[in-house]
Amino acid sequence: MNPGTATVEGQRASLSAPARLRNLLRSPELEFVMSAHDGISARIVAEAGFPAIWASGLSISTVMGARDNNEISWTQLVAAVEVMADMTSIPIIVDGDTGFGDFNNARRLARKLGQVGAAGVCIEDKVFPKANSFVGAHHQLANIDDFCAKLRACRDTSPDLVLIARVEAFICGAGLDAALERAEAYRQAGADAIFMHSRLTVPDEIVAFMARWDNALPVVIAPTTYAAAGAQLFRDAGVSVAIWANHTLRAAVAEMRRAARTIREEEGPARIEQDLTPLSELFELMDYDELLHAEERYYGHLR
Ligand code: SPV
Ligand code: MG
Repeated sequence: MNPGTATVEGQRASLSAPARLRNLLRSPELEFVMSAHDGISARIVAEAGFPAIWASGLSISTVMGARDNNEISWTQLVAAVEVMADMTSIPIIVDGDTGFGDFNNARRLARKLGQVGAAGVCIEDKVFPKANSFVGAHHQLANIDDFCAKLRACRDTSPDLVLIARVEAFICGAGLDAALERAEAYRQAGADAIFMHSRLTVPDEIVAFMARWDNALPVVIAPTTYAAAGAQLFRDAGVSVAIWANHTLRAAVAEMRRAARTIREEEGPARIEQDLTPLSELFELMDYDELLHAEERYYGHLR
């Protein structure tokens, strides 16, 4: 975020980003959070009115030309989050994958994410290197005690940072009882919320979990494959936050492909020019006016 915008938004947001994220998770309303992967997508998500950002591991890896198999390093993730935090003041939930190692790696990641302005980190209970939950069939759950140690270490090191424990029991085919046992263990280890993931095309696993979980902690979901179930079903089930985990990236890829192919084939942008974001809008999005006013303020005149 540029300094001018930071001042205005900073005044508007008197609570810290982690405090705002905690409020969001605890509110009785269903809230939607959108993914972002870089500076411009973070700003677009905030501009669209979402109350928070999901810094998606899949999306950040993809724009870096890497697969969502821990191919980027944790420092690359931190750097990407820093860019996003610079561009907006809404809370950022960072997809911290498995924490990039053991409890020690996870707590260092959490601390660094807090330092660059993240509001929360989500750590998932698989083994490093993880695979994207929608890819392949061989996902391995972490040892439950090791994962609780990881959560406790993050909690102790970064007490302010919101800590979301992601349960991959359904992704790994371990079933409802395992999902409940893990969610309860993670609650006791200090998690602020549970991210319950499912890759079914229907919301049945989530609904079954919610019916027995009884809101012991706020629940976060990412209804990528079961989006058709609809907001009302998530609301009725008692879900706290639903994340659209990859939709900005997929929208951007679709549009970039379309534009690149058309402009190449037609040897120019004439037919799609009106569909492209005008440069004036880009300048507006990046608040070039603030720089003009700053120049006036510091040079005493417009250049
Ligand atoms: C991500 O966005 O990287 C996620 C969510 O972890 S998902 O891809 O749905 O597993
Ligand atoms: Mg991820």
